[in-house]
Amino acid sequence: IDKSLEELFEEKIANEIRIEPKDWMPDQYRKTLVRQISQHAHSEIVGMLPEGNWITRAPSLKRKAILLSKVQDEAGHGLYLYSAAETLGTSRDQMINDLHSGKAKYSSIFNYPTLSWADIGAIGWLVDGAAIMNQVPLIRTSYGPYARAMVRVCKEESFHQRQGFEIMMTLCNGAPAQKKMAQEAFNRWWWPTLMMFGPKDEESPNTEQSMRWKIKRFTNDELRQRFVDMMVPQAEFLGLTVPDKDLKWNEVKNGYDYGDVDWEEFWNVVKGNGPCNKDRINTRVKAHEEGAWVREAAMAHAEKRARREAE
Ligand code: FAQ
Repeated sequence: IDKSLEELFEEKIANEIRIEPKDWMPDQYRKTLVRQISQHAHSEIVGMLPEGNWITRAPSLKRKAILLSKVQDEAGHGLYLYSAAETLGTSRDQMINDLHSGKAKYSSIFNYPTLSWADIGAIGWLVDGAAIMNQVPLIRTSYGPYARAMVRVCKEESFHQRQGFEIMMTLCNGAPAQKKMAQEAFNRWWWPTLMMFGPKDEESPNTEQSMRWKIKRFTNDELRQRFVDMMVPQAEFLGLTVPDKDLKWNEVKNGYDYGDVDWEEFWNVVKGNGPCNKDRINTRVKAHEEGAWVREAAMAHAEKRARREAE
């Protein structure tokens, strides 16, 4: 029997067979993947900045070496993700232009400042924790190159989360001033971290179709709930107080009820008006411009080699 390309595509999705770059796919599937993967890549690259801010001020040589490697890992994740997005036919130059012009989004979380060393612990513990919660299911996403990129990314994120938790534990077992620093960082990062999972399901225009295509395996609210349930016992272990007066165990749903996220703040940050949005983009644009000579040199070298090989 002759099946249409669309039927074959739907059959693969239904049977958990990965879609690969040269396979036929609906335009909208391609488009939403480029959107999500490129925004994910931008988040990794912009996400280097808040932590990069503390490399020169890390409290010991060991802490400095660890942070430096973590930030380098984020660069690597960005590169795998740009490569995965490129397999869908959009060039890296185009994606980077869209980031710099403000057309493409990146995670809201990276528009908040890192005010103390404890923020580096809080980012590792909370932000990488949220990243893992969101990205482990993406190992099973329907697009092959994205799913495969997530395997290694998630292994590295797990290490990142452990190092963040360990920073928090050291501070929480330290002097009262250190414990206070940890609590203040927790207060600053808790709510913005919950926003990383995206708008509530009923206000998320992309979730329904992305679930149907198995790009997303869980909805924004499902992942947010799992994250809260995972983090509350960890906060208790650290002796920290979750900054949410409405947080309460709910026996019936076997999970925590939690307070309302400030969605006005979320959209304000997404629209470019968070505390650090302008600074982040300016830093990226400047780095890109200052790196122009490296790209030119690499191109010249590649041409020279190609010419030599042709001779
Ligand atoms: N910030 O319809 P939905 C990391 C946008 S982890 C900004 O629900 P979707 C590791 C969304 O794009 C962070 N914008 O959208 C690291 C859409 O706008 P659009 C990155 C947001 O795609 C750790 C609109 O709102 N992780 O980098 C946010 O179905 C430490 C409507 O939303 C990923 O990107 C937000 N928080 O679900 C690095 C994971 N939330 O595009 C350094 C992959 C939503 O239509 C240090 N991405 N928007 O113009 C995803 O899982 C999904 O794309 C969601 C959003 C869940 C983020």
